[in-house]
Amino acid sequence: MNTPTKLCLVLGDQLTASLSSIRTLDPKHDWILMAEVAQEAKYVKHHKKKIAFIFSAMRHFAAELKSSGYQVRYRRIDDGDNKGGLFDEVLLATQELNVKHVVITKPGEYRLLAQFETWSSQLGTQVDLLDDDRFLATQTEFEQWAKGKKQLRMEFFYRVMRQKWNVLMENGKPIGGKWNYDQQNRKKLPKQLAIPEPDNFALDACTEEVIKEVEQRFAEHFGDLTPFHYAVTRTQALSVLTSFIDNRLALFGDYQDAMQQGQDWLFHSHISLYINVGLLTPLETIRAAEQAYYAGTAPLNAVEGFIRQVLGWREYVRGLYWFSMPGYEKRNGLQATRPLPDFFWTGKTKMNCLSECIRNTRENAYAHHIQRLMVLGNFALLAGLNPEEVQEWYLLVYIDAFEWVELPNVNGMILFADDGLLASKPYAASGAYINKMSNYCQHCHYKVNVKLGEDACPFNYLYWHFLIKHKDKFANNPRMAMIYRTLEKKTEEDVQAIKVHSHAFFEQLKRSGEELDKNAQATFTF
Ligand code: FAD
Ligand code: DLZ
Ligand code: SF4
Repeated sequence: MNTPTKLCLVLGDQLTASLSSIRTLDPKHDWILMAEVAQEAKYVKHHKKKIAFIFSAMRHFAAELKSSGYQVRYRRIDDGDNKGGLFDEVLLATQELNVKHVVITKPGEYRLLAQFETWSSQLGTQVDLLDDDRFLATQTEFEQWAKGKKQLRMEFFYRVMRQKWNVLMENGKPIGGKWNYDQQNRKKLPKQLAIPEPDNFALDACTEEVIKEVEQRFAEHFGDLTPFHYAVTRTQALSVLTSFIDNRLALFGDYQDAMQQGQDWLFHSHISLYINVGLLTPLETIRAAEQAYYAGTAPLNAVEGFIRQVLGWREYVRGLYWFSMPGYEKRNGLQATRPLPDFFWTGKTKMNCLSECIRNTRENAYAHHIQRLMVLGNFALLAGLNPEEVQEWYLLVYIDAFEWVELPNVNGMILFADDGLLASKPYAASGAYINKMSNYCQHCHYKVNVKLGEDACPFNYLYWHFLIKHKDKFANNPRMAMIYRTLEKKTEEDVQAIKVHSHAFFEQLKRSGEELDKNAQATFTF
């Protein structure tokens, strides 16, 4: 008896030849379906560069699969009979190819998993949902580790992962005697340091065609579509990894938290988008960094710092996402309700740090971690922005954003909306932190050393306003004891002045939004 033909749906972030679903196929007999669909391009209005990146990478990957001998049914967004949705595309393919067996590697987002789980009965075929073994921790491993714990600290999970994968280990102990070298990784950028240029790939005909298509169909989406410089194939993504290891990794640790006016890339790796869509595997990036340490081309603080991001944070947030879904997206522990200000879209604010990070976001669909966390995220936390609006913003503006990674970073890391499941204390900071780690304040309308008054840096009074507002929640947190002791020393007049300034700032924020609707421009006048 002939084995029934299988149809394997490969999603836009599953562009890995060794994907668990693809491994089950007989290339001559079975089919792969890849579909550009409005459903995925529009469920949030993704940055134009993100759509162009995904479509171009999908088209290149499909061509590579074909040349390796697979039968690929590829549906372009401009195909006249494109159904617009994944289910309808799969249904049509099962009918036209006479398929009774569908196989899919589990998607990265709960939203899609919930849909796929209903497909078997709707399609009338067997639907196998396979684990995504590109990740280095299984869901079961994370659940077993998390079970019974009140707080889920990344640091301890990271140690388990280091041991599991034997990364930077010697005789069962961490190399150098410590698990974490973060203490050494907080330097400000020196003035004269040369910063390597990011990799820049010439557009081929395929990417040019995609760019035209995106311009036409998604014109109202956020962000600059061109210039487009990202890698769209595995070969190109590997060359980005190599140039990071050769040119940036050695200083990655030292300047990991630094920010600099006009400098968008610094010593970061710029590979999150490639790992997240599958053009690179997390393990190969970890091994490449580890190898640089053994070869003596990068110091331990840099290599451990980088590996902790990929093996620690990345796996941890993915575990936390599936462990906490559904429901995590609705959490709002600090009861934050303020609407997202319009300047998150336009960048038009006199607060230079925010304006710079939003410019980078708009131009590149990228901002590095400290920009996302300590500038944009810090503002969202201190201003009490509504978590669902903040989530949507982060999910659509960044080229590497998928809900499994965006949501824990937003609700857990920046907004403390999960009541401390992820973070032991909120990442709240005054202007002093931004001034310490960047030169943004030198270019700002506001004065970072002024605490109150028209010229004062808004982060200064918003920081204290946040601590006052949430005193009941945080005053007994041992990690915040010192700051609350400082707050206690403030006079009643100081506290009143902080409140008055913060309320005036929030009023102004509201008015800027209203003006924006009328004039399509917003600037702070406060
Ligand atoms: P590098 O600084 O070079 O770090 C190396 C790698 O470590 C990254 O490529 C990434 O794979 C991993 N990594 C680092 N930090 C994290 C983290 N906190 N969570 C998960 N992985 C991490 N990252 C995403 O990939 N997608 C997102 O949607 C996303 N949203 C974020 C939202 C907020 C509010 C914050 C604070 C962080 C978010 N991050 C997200 C994490 C991090 O900011 C990006 O991974 C990083 O900036 C990507 O740039 P890079 O490749 O140059 O990273
Ligand atoms: C992000 C994205 C976009 C913009 N477009 C598509 C698409 O047209 N077809 C597709 O299969 N995948 C796309 N993706 C990626 C999916 O949104 C992603 O697979 C899910 O969010 C699960 O992580
Ligand atoms: Fe940002 Fe305040 Fe510095 Fe201006 S002064 S750049 S608002 S931290």
